[in-house]
Amino acid sequence: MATQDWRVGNQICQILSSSGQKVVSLSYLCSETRAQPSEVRAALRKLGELGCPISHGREGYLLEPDAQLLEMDELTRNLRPGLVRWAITYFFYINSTQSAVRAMAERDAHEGTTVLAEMQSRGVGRLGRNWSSPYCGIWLSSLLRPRRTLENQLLTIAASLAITRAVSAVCGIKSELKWPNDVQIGGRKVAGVLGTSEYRGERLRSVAVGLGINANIDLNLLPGSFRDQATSLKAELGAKVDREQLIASALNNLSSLYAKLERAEEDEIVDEARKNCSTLGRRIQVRMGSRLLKGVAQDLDRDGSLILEVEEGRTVRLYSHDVSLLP
Ligand code: BT5
Repeated sequence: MATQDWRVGNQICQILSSSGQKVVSLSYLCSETRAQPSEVRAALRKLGELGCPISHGREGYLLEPDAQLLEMDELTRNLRPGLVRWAITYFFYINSTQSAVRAMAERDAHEGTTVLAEMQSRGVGRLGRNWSSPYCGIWLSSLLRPRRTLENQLLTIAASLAITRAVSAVCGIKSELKWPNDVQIGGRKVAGVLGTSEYRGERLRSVAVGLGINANIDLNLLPGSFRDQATSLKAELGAKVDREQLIASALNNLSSLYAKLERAEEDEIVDEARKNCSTLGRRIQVRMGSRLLKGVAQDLDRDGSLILEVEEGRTVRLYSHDVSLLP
């Protein structure tokens, strides 16, 4: 799909969701979206591939009644006042919430600006990797404007902890951090965090914090290449999770963990991360340029970096590298 084509898909979802139980014809969708029938069909096909429950009959298209879209009123009711004042913009479908928030940051959007979507066409991970974002997950990015220069990995750890706390509070499930940015259950990835910092000169101007949580997604919609290493909260619980409560809990926790960072209380955050970090004490390997280092993950430092013991008495500090656990 071309970069802007998510707009047609987003409009289609808007039209179908506001039409209640009325079937909507292809020609109506074309006239409202000002798109060609082929573009509308392509967008509908893509939405279908992402698991969006749109049914199709001779008369036209219908969003199925049990579609269970996010209820923004319920979500905002569950947000607590805190350091960050969240202002959430909701999309059915977008290319990436992360690029949307970064564009808003450039236009001087205030701290707490958040973009939330039901589906993403081009979700991004670290190092240019893709993030699969089918229907019924939680895909959101929030803008923070730290008053002090915070290390990216520290904010990433704080955001990962916000997710583990929310998963425990709302689902009653224990999840763990895999340094630096994964949240796992039983060794499978259930969520990922992406922190994108923007500097002006030496000064940190903003950080877009992206949270991707496989809440109620259908795992079969993930590519086979990593499906076995992934899980969803629905699969772990055997029932759907309340996404509004989970998002509100993650944002409430993110606000209070961020407030700690702003008060220079990172020791508390690193302590909590240590207790929840499955990487510590494990043999790991990490690629550094052309070198492959192996060693034992010894500890987290107060800036969120990982201390790797490569041989007795010799340690290397890792900041945002990709580590794999060795058996
Ligand atoms: C991450 O990257 O884990 C950060 C993911 C951040 C996604 C959020 S969603 C909201 C916001 N908007 C965006 O566009 N992005 C952020 P990384 O550590 O690079 O992991 C990426 C790798 O995880 C991929 O190469 C796959 O192997 C795997 N992966 C991709 N999608 C996944 C999914 N839904 N569940 C589990 N694993 C996945």
